[in-house]
Amino acid sequence: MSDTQQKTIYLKDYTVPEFLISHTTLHFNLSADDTVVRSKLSIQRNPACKKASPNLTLMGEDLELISIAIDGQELSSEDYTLNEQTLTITQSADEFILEISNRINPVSNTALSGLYESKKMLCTQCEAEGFRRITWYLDRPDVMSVFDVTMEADINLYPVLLSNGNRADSGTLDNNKHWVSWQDPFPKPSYLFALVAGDLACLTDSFTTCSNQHVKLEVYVEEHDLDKTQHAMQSLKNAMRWDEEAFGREYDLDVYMIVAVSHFNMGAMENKGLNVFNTKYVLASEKTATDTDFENIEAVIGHEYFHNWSGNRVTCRDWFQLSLKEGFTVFRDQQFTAHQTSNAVKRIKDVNMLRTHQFAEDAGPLSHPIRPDSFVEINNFYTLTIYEKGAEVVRMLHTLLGNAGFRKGCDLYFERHDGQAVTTDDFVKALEDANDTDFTQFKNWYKQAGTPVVDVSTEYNANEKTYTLTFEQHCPVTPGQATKDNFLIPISIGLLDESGQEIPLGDGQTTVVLALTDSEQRFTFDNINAKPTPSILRSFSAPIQLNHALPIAQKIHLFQHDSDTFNRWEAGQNTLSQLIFDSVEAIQNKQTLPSLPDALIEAFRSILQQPLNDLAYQALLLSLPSKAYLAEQMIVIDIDALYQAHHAVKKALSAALSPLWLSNYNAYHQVDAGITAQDIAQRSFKNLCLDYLMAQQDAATVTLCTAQFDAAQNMTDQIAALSQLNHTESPQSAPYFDAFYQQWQTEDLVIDKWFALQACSEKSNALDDVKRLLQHPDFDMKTPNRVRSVISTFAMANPLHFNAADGSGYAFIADNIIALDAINPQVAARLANSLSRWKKLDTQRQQLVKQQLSRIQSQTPLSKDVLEIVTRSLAA
Ligand code: B3K
Ligand code: ZN
Repeated sequence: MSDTQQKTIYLKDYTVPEFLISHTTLHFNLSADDTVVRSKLSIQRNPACKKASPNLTLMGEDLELISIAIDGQELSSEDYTLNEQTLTITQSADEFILEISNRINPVSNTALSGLYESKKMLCTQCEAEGFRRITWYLDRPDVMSVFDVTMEADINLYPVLLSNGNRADSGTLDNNKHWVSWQDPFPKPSYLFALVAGDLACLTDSFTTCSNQHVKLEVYVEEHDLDKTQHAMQSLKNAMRWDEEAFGREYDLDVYMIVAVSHFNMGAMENKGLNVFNTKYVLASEKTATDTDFENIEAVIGHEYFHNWSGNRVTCRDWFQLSLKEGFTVFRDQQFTAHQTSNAVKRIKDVNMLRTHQFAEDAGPLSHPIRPDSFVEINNFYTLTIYEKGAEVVRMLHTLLGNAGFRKGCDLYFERHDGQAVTTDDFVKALEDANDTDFTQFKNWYKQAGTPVVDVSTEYNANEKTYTLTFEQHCPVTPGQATKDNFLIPISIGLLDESGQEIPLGDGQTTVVLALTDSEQRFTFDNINAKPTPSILRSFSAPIQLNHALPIAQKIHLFQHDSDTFNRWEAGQNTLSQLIFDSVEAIQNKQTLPSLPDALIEAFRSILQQPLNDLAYQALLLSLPSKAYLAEQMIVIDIDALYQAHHAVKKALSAALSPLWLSNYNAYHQVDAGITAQDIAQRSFKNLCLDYLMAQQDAATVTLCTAQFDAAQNMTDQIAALSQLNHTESPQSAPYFDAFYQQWQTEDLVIDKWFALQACSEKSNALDDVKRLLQHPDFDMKTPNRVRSVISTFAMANPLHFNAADGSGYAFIADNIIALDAINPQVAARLANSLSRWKKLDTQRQQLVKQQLSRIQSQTPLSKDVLEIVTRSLAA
């Protein structure tokens, strides 16, 4: 491990670049195991930089140098210094042309960063620091250059040659070769560079922008996947229209291309004009993709498209500003999905995810602010905090300014900073300036990590007819931040009367937003005629932990009547959580389990007897809180008791309402339903009914599952039935898994589901099964989707067996982190996150996890990616 590999980079050390690159010309002579790159860079000293250093230092990794020339003069080895990660050229003039020629080997690039091979195609991934694995460069986001790219390759192996921008020219060469050139007129940082070469089929379409510009749309996939591209194309068109309507943002090139690749470290990448996507977020047919897959595809296509403005036209000054583009773009894609589907459902899903996973991250050793102060490996900071909490912070700004004020601020931001690399402060400043407001205190959300805790108490004064809420805020200690300043927390609130009606709160409004700024603060409402039921933190208006002890009767009152769809759901979840935790306590104390409150059964019954209009929302309303979410609420996770309690409550609800679950299942089970919003909503509710019925594990319900599996005409129903059979110990389930494999063995994305289901099975021998799956001919450690479907699913979605008391789950994951690190450090580091939350476990398990973390830490060689995660995890 060399020093450079462990170096911590600090935000406070940021300095402007000494040199800029106005123009970048690249020539690629492509071949899978020997690609030659020639670059020609127009370099100038940066007038904004005070230093006048005689050295130009470029970044480069795993490159073989062929030649360097300045202004046409070839350099000799005395004129430059070559290190593992840098190339330093001395005696540089103020302005010059630098030409470099180097060689790379895409096939050996299993890290999937830079230029690599996926199946038989060549593609790139440059964010964050992959461009330096293609050629030496000023590989930092504040160096923005215009790019001209020419690719030369075998015409049979690589008939399609793509790069950023607009197609410029093409031609044929001797020896079966051809070439294509591309020009991107928009200056961009190197992380947005992309190239694709392959034998690809293409779905084409077009889009006319709001100012009547004609844009070609192209989705590239392997030939056999062409029939699964319609939904991606439609999603793209929906996103383009929505961004014009909601944010006034128009597309700016002649063509927008999406390429689906099988080997990809994450979901997708927003390269200018040429998005590269994981196949998982492009390919969909009803037969092979679930309703959730369809929704995710539209969201990710939207997300990458929205980056064209929030990320590409206006980019980040440095990687500490990552949430500038990611938090904002997630906020934009969330608004888009809410608009396309259901506001209520989208908000609940987002908050569920945030509270289950981001809150956990923020409460553990890897906690960091949405604008971090330091990092070792930037790829470790593409986190739920940067993305999801970052989006919540933007959402609070939206709440505080209102939709029109927020839009005015965004317009100013885009206009002011178009073509620039900027900071989160610049973003907030634009919102402040456009609205003549001051967000100084609000900016603590960018600097301080941790989930703020807000305690609420209430008091009704019958004589004065006033209702007073007292809020107290504090934020737990996080690594490197012992004390915190108060946050500005927008708290949206409403009050319900006894009949469940909203009480007007001045100005005739029934929902008001209170701004909590102090550590303790009171708010009083006048003219309240009787003691109300408060609905606090409507729409989850801030990413906080709200503590408010409400009697169960009042919770159920909210569950029945709250007009805020989020808080209505929340009230039900609170009731159910309390019931499950009471059951956990009873199990731990070997007492009889508490029975279900009648009021809860009646509330469920009335919904089941008279279904709501939005069945997708209804499905969420009647779902139990997930075990993962509940585990996070426990001070010390008792996983076995939690599983038992969760199952017991589900079984009791199942038994209490069993005829209604069955009649609703039958009413909404429609084998040949399509994929309209109504069909999707019915399916989610119907499959929830099946889930409750299956809690009895009776023969009749098993028959329902197998019948649903056999008759299924879409993946949602097929996988829902199979996942019900997944946990049963009886040998009955095996033939269904075999049949599923036989049916889908040529569809990689479906086989990923097959692997993932088995990896999260609750069956007693699940770990042995998972180990066997690693020997399956379809398992491949070099394919991130496969690794995630088996190993990551076991680590993240099978808490029962991952946390086995003998430590076998932890040891298995550690073995695989070590094996994977040699192949793909980014994916290995992601997996290592699963070992970071040991503080939540009992002391025996804590020791077992720490042993594994130390074992990983002592490996040599070890990537800085994994080393950073295990070191921070152990430092807690
Ligand atoms: N910007 C990319 C993520 C790149 C991750 C690099 N390790 C995708 C996205 O957020 O849109
Ligand atoms: Zn993004």
